[in-house]
Amino acid sequence: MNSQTLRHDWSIDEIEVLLNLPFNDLLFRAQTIHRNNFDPNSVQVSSLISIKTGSCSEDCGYCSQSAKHGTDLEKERLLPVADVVKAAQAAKDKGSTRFCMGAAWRNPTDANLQHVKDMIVAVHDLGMETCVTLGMLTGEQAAELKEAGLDYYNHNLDTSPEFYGNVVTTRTYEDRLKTLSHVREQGISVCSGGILGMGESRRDRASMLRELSNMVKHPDSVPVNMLVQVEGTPLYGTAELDPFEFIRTIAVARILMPKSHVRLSAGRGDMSDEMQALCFLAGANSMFYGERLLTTDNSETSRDVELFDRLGIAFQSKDEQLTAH
Ligand code: SAM
Ligand code: DTB
Ligand code: SF4
Repeated sequence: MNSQTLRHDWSIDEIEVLLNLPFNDLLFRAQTIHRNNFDPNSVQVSSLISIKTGSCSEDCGYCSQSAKHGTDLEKERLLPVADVVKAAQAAKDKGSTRFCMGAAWRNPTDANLQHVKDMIVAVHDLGMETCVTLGMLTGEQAAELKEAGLDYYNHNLDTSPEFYGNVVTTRTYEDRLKTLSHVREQGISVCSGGILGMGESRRDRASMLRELSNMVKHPDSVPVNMLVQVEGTPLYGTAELDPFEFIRTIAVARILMPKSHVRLSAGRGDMSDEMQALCFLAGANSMFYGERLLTTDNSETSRDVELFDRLGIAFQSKDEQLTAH
């Protein structure tokens, strides 16, 4: 498939038809598209660090870091650059090619941004790709991050525009899209996806996928998170999503955005090996690797290495990522 065939005009109904396909037909279609665009036996791995934890002014219903929820999270100030570099080097030594730094902010102040720019330069100097997720940005702030050499900016849509108000009330969907435009306009690669298992419907999942795939340029990276239920958050106790529904969503993301890296993201630690294998078959070709996500545990690295070995999957190098596009 070449870039001329990428579509940006999907309707929710068309996407729902894909989500409703018999499971085997859906996985066959997704895997065929995957093979036309990527090495099917190689997965990109990114590692995460929380550079500023807790006390966030936003009210995202899933998040352990909101000051508005009664979670027992230990708060931390912005980390020193040296601590971040040490963690990035350790991640690189374990095979990660990208280091993603997350901050519990509605938006960074200009002083915060200066400090984060220093982190970006230092992590880049280690030979890793850099990603940050800092909340809303102005156009000028996006330009500053570009100047520091940032490769990726993560900013998730989280869910459909229709369901968004059930999850977050302190900012709008439009705010999210605006930040993503600033990032894209600076030529920074966009990482944007969402969370499943928040009580949304299949149509909401179709609608979120439409928002992502109809962007003027598909996000380079699409994280698909399963809700990690954190005690004290409003979404704690939400009914668990059928694992096949999660796999279906990965498969449809692959079909709609054939050249994007689809990332099997939060929630992997609670997934069986068989479910993860089906996610890779459905077209997931990226994941978070390392003992921790931001504030919760990730799947154990020894388990991941063993799973890759059992499945014949290799860690993707930085060069392979570039040739895939
Ligand atoms: N504060 C910034 C923001 O909200 O954009 C950056 C950090 S925020 C923690 C990054 C993303 O992590 C969120 O947009 C959400 O998609 C995901 N996330 C947070 N908590 C989660 C949870 N409990 N389960 C699954 N995904 C989660
Ligand atoms: C993304 O989509 N998922 C990551 C990353 N981007 C920043 C964060 C997951 C957070 C899971 C809950 C936690 O550990 O706090
Ligand atoms: Fe704050 Fe981000 Fe958590 Fe929302 S998801 S409460 S903005 S840290």
